[in-house]
Amino acid sequence: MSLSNREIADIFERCADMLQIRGDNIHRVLSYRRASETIRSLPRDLRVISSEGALTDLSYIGKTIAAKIDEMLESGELDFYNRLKAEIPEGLVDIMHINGVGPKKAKLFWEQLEITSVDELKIAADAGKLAGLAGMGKKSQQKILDGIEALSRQTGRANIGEALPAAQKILDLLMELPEAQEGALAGSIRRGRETIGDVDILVAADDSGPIMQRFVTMENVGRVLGHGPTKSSVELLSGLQVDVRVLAKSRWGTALNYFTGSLAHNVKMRQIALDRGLSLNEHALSPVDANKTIIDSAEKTLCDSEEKVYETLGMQYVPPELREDSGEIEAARERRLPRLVTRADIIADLHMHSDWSDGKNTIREMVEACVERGHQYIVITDHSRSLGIANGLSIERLLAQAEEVRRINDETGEAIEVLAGTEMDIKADGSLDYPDEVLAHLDFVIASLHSGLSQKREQVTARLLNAIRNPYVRMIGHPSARQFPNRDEVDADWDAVLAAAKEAETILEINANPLRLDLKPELARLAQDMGVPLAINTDAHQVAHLDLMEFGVTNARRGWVEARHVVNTWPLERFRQWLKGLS
Ligand code: DGT
Ligand code: CA
Ligand code: CA
Ligand code: ZN
Repeated sequence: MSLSNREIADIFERCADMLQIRGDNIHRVLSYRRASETIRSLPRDLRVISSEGALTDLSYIGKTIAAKIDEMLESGELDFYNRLKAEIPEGLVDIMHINGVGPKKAKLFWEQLEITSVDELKIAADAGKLAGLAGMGKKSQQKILDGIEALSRQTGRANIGEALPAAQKILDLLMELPEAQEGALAGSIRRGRETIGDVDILVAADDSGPIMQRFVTMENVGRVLGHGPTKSSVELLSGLQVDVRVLAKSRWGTALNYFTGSLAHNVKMRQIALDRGLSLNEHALSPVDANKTIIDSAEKTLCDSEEKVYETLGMQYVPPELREDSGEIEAARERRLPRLVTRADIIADLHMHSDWSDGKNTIREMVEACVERGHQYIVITDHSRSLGIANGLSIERLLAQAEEVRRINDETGEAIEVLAGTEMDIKADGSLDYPDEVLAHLDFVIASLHSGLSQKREQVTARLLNAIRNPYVRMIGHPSARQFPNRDEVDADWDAVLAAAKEAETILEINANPLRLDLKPELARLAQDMGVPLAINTDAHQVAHLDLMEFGVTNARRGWVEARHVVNTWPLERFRQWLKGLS
């Protein structure tokens, strides 16, 4: 049996992990890891590429790896991998992926305690046996238990940052067909959820045949799960599942509404329809009798737009991001939905990195890219000195950078205002990474949590409050420090944090990176309700990341956020006055 791209990528990744546990040369480890990444993001089937003899044209795939790919395509197995498995227990690979473990510790547990699976590790940790090992303690033992718990909650849902570009590409491809009259993403991806179970796509057409045919024969399809006239499903080579439904344009509104969901929103919509003597489904609004049975002879209302569905039910149009049954139904009936922030409202980015710390681009390159994107002002905010792994700036380098930023700002003239800032670490002991005298030299100071994330609630809260109340700190970056797929948010007393932020007028960030989306929507909504200033920033570490702003805006919209609460929608002069008023 031949293997799929994803299975081959998985095997190479496991080879890399096992080599790393064994302590092999890092270059050898990386060659397998990079090959795995190349294959994972490949839009074409390896079988086809191999038959063209073009495997070694792929990046990070040389002769040795290509031969191994061919071996797997032919036999469904890899001898090299089988031999590694005989030497290194496979369970160690799962162990090293627990947050807070890694290859060295996995090897330590194996050698010292003969632990070869996550279950065994949990038993040992529960019994307190890890704390006695060299370089371990009670704290690191607890961290591992937390990591195991996070692992068990992983769901196999895709992050929106991966799923959205893939989904959009498919939609574009289908819309190129002459039969396609209208098309849209639906389901959770249209509602902008952080993670996506499967991608739902709707297309309006009279003849569905060519559309379904094009869909199931796309180059990046791994498996066809279903192929019919109204619905087809595939699993992409990346593992993402995609459903396409084709329907008549006359029913577009009801269908798009139904398949966008959420289920809870749909249930309430149906009830509102019933209260008006109508049955709502994906096809139409149909009159019902006293027993809620559709009256066959009566005329149905077809809706070719979602607006018409809401209108017929006496409601305001509800933006997809709000359709979670969290008050939007009631608000739409009373015509008091918020005017949600849009991408066009955002005219600045207050959080980005350069090659002075761990960014990929120079300050000038970042600035030029921001001019191209139409920003009126930005802040350069590299990491601070205690963040060694991110090449954080010493005080001397920070001050030198501020001078450089001001020089560049003079050069750019009116095109953009470039401010000097920092993303200062809130250290594990609660202190801030630079003294106030140094912060006084900067235009804008962010403070963020990067370490000590598993501390107790009181401790984390105290650290956040201390940062919020510092007179130079203007914003807390990614306040809850959550990261997809498996880093939980910190445990903090959010009521206290929001109250302090309101009091000190310290901005809480909505970090737009799809792996963060932090504040999460629920907290952003609470913050807005309390009058806490917000900002939506990309935290870009390279030019391409500047385009992630859209994800942050969607996340903010899911939190009912309006533009007026978002500081980086304000014109430069107002922003400046506000900063001045605080100092
Ligand atoms: P996901 O895929 O888990 O991220 O979440 P959704 O919301 O995309 O859910 P999915 O793909 O199962 O279904 C897409 C939409 O179709 C869902 O949001 C609402 C609608 N839908 C699915 N099943 C039902 C149902 O049994 N009743 C009603 N009223 N709507 C449904
Ligand atoms: Ca879905
Ligand atoms: Ca679906
Ligand atoms: Zn950060």
